[in-house]
Amino acid sequence: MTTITLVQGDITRQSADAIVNAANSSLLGGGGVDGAIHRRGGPAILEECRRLRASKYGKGLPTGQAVATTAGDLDARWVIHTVGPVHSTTEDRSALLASCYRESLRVADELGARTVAFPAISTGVYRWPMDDAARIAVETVRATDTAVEEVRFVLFDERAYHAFAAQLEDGS
Ligand code: AR6
Repeated sequence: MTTITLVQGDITRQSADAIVNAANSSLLGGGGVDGAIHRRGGPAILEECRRLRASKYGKGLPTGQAVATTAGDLDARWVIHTVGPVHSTTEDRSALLASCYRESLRVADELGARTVAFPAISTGVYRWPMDDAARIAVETVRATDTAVEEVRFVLFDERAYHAFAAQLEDGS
């Protein structure tokens, strides 16, 4: 049974077995939560990302997939990098966003992680509307069969926190 919890704050300050990064397919860092994770986690994360690119993801990590590295100096054992879809008004990409949560949990299971912290994937630079992103995130975690005991959504601001809280109240 997986418990879903909500926290408002900075995901790089969380303590968890695994912290999920809303990365881009280059795996070489960026802004938003990706930038924050690399800044606070230190160079070991980027080093491992570069190795993964050289060995396995020369064309980049595809959207909707996930891969783990060390968590460097973060208070976690692993960072799980996943690539969210850019929101589109002409194409329904919600299956790809759901895949980010499902694949991250699959990788967490492979690692044996029991607590996993997620940001609101795709809701920043990739412009996914917060309410819809929260619905997809919560529905997908609820529908995923995983040994992860706690999925913690770490929401940066009050608006995001309330969007996720509304989804949890719905059908919990
Ligand atoms: N802790 C928790 N949430 C955060 C933090 C933080 N420290 N910082 C930002 N957020 P974004 P995306 C929230 O843009 O939309 C990067 O450049 C933020 O408020 O980080 O998936 C990557 O390299 C928002 O709600 O990720 C990619 O190129 C959410 O995290 C691209 O952005 C996601 O915003 C990915 O875009």
